[in-house]
Amino acid sequence: MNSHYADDLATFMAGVERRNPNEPEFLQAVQEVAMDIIPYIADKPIYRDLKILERMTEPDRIVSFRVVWEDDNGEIRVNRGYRVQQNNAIGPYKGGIRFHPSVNQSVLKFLAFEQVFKNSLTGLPMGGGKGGADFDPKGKSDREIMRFCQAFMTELHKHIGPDTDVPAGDIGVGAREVGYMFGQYKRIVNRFEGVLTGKALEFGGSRIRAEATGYGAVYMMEEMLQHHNESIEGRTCVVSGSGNVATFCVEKLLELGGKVVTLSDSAGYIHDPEGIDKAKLAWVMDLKNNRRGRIEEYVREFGGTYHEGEKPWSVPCDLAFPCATQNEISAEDARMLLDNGCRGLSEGANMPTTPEAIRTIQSGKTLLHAPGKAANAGGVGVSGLEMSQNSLRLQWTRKEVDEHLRKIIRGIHDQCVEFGTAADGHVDYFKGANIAGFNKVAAAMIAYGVM
Ligand code: NDP
Ligand code: 2IT
Repeated sequence: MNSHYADDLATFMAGVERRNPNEPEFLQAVQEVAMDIIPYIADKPIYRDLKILERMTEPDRIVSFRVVWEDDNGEIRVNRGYRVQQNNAIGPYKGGIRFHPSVNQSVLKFLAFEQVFKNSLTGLPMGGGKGGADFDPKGKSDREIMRFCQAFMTELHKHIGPDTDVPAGDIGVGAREVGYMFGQYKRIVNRFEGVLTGKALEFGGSRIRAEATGYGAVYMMEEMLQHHNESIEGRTCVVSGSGNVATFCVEKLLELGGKVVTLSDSAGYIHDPEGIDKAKLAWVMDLKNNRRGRIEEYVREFGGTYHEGEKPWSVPCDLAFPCATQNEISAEDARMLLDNGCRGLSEGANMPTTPEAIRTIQSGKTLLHAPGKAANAGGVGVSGLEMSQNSLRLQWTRKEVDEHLRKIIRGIHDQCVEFGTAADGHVDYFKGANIAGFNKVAAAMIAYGVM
């Protein structure tokens, strides 16, 4: 970035920092976008005159509310719930709900901001939002989860609707939680409507929605490799996380001939040099979805090693898939990946790579690196398809949805190449995704006039 743009970026970020003190994750996400957009709009005065980027970084609204529920011991518990409605220029607010003790306004604002660009990239009519609560689902009984979800939705229902804002799952929110929340919404409003996605198939869910984020992250890797006449077959893969995104990422990697050697959770990672096969993966899915156990149990069942308190990035690999959480790859981790000859990194998680790590990777130009807003857009993409199916009152087949998903990811890859290719042919997928995502939302905002 030349010094003129650097000054513009610093001035812009100073304003954002002033308006959003103590929100490091949000500032990080904004900076990563602004770095690409400020040079891009330098010769496009309409965006600057209409303050498009300034308006995009200010959420349309944020609601925050008390969630009160009763635990199994009869004790009253109080949590804080949120919905950040970031931007609805191109469609209803759309984005997941996260239940995790680390949830706060900064985390949800970063996620909502990223969601605006991601949803735009899918090509579907969806704005961006995100919600959640600082509720910790770990160790809670099924009935406690149900009571929490019902209490959360009792307030949230006032702010959402199938044409207003359509939440879905994220960390700590899967099919079970969506079921409880959908049931409560339906009970309150007395309407059966597609207000949430990620629903079970029996009540309006879409085939492949559960799989979509993990599958999509692998399809994105496939697209990046194919761009260089390479493939996934026979390559060693390192995956972090062991939840929804991670497990379906592994499922698709196995289908395409990859060898997966790690999985993790917040306590540590397992390394299985023999490779995690289909049967082992089925065991992990049961462990995580039904028994709600810890990944360290894997080594007692199948061997390999468990590394407490560590992340898997030091394990030599060809392809890396961070599928756990934000900022899980540090500059040091990135250096290890590069030194071990890693060829591709597809972000299943949102913002898993720190800014320093992104810079480390970019300096090498040997590692193909897709940002979360491109690589994990398959999840919200199929959510968009779930909305379409709900409107049509139809359910498509697995094959139909999977074809749509592949097309969505291919379209995102094409947009990244269109806006991110440098003169030497190197594709900056971050830049491509930021600019392509920005363009569509900006065009809609300009059309609406000043508001
Ligand atoms: P899950 O709750 O199903 O799984 C999360 C996994 O990440 C678990 O293994 C969890 O371990 C681990 N994890 C969570 N927080 C941390 C942390 N602070 N440090 C280390 N590990 C952690 O969530 P998902 O699989 O749905 O989400 C994973 C990532 O993918 C998130 O970044 C999410 O925003 C992103 N994403 C999800 C989409 C979806 O459709 N679900 C769509 C697009 C992106 P533990 O069990 O120990 O907490
Ligand atoms: O981060 C994400 O894209 C999600 N958690 C999925 C959002 C959605 O609406 O499906």
